[in-house]
Amino acid sequence: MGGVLLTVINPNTTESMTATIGKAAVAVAGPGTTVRAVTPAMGPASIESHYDEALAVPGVLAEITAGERAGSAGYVIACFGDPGLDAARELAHGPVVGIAEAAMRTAAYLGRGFSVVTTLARTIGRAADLAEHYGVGRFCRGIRACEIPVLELEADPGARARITEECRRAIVEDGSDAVVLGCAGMADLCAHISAAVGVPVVDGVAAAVKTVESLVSLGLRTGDRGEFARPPAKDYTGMLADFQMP
Ligand code: 5HY
Repeated sequence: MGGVLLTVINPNTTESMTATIGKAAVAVAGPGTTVRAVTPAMGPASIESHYDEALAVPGVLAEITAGERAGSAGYVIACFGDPGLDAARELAHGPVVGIAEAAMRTAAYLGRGFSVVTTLARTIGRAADLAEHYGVGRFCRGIRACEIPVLELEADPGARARITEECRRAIVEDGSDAVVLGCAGMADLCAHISAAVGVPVVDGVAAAVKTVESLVSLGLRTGDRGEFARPPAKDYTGMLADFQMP
């Protein structure tokens, strides 16, 4: 698969997290894939609420439009809420995959059921809604939070141990065969946690990169008829004036 450009979007504006995400993407990308990890020019520093999620979407869509201009063959939305995924699919020619979708679908291949271990308890509902939306709710045996704010993942020296412990509890209490890491910022912890807990641990960034690569290698793209056709032309005003459809 020669010369495939894959744009990996960190929907929050924290550059150090984009670096963590980009490193995880490059680590699994195939020899013919160039990873372009990007941070939106506008948006929340981290995404931990519905409000953050909503305000992340314009920045994500701007990066999709930029990616189309750059010739991106496909996209990863690297935030566990998959913000703007459907809107992104209206703009992109190639496949667009969210890390929650990729991680949960991947974990469903690995056994009877998986647990999700995420950051704040208030995001559990969103993860549960996504599991149902993606049709993998029956495989999801539990969604747990470590109560670590997203931006504390890097700063808190005890974060890895707490996440690992919650993964252990998930395996025992939920009876899960696999664990999904519920935050892009956990991508660099996956190998350690997997070795520590002894079951497959899925990082959504890696799962999404390989999913997009495989779709592109099969010559597949986002459907562009009906629901995911380009949005109809209309006025967008105020701060959104730049989102006018070309
Ligand atoms: C993420 N927030 O992956 C999510 C994690 C979460 O800024 N990047 C974020 O808690 O939903």
